[in-house]
Amino acid sequence: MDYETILVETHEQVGLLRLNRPKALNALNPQLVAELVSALQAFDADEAIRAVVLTGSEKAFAAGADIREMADMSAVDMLKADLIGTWDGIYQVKKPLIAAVSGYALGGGFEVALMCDMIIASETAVFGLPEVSLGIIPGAGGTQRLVREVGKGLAMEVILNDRRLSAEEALALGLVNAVYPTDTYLDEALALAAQIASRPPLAVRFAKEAINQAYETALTEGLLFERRGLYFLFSSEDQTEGMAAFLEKRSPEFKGR
Ligand code: DAK
Repeated sequence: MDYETILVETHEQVGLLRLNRPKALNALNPQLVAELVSALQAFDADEAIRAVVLTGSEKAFAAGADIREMADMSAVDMLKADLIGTWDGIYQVKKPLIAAVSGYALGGGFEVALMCDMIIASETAVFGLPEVSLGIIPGAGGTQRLVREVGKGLAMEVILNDRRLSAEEALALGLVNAVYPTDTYLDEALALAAQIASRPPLAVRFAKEAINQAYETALTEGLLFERRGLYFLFSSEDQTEGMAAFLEKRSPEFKGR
């Protein structure tokens, strides 16, 4: 498929998507979000791909939703466009999704990073939710996901008072997994994705789903979900292979079955 606002690459078993509207600091217009979701769904459906990295440019992961395209919209326009339905497609990806963030991750850009499973940052990464300064509030999960990540007080400051978080602060908060120099952060994200891609895909998929359940359900339901996933995996060839390989002191060969 030909896209105008993103670039698609594959690196062996890892899919790489680059947001590519450099003149607008990768501002997320409806076309970009639709193309991003379409490319993510294509990777999800491709058996050869086992993990995905999403990145922007060195200067900007994404500077938010496109203010120019939103400025004249009415409430009814927003409702009819039902854009949140499209944005949700990012969170619905089943394969591990790593955000590699350098420079600005603001507004919708930060929200997209928060929808990913892990964030690898460059030293220049800046995270913020400046929507209130524009007279609106975050619209793609910022108020809900950030409070779960960093707690209520700091989330209030970030959202109500446009407090920006540096890469180092984000690391200390556990919001990002690691921080690397600008020259290497993308390679490090790809290396992490490649490691995860070498693991049994069904177990990885169930583990991701179970971790995400922790956000969405009460503990008892989450524990039940986890246990059912575990039992189910005993019907997979990869479980047989993984345990046999351990006992036979050899490397496993996982097939995703
Ligand atoms: N939208 C449109 N264009 C943008 C943009 C944005 N968010 N951010 C930057 N640009 C454009 C600038 O207009 C400029 O274009 P030209 O003037 O050259 O044509 C170009 O990118 C370069 O930007 P600057 O000249 O401003 O570059 P600087 O280095 O001086 O500053 C900056 C970089 C990131 C600090 C600054 O550009 C900035 O403050 N940008 C806006 C940040 C922001 O407020 N972002 C939040 C947007 S609100 C929804 C879901 C989500 C959302 C809404 C709805 N639904 C599901 C319905 C989310 C809303 C938001 O994200």
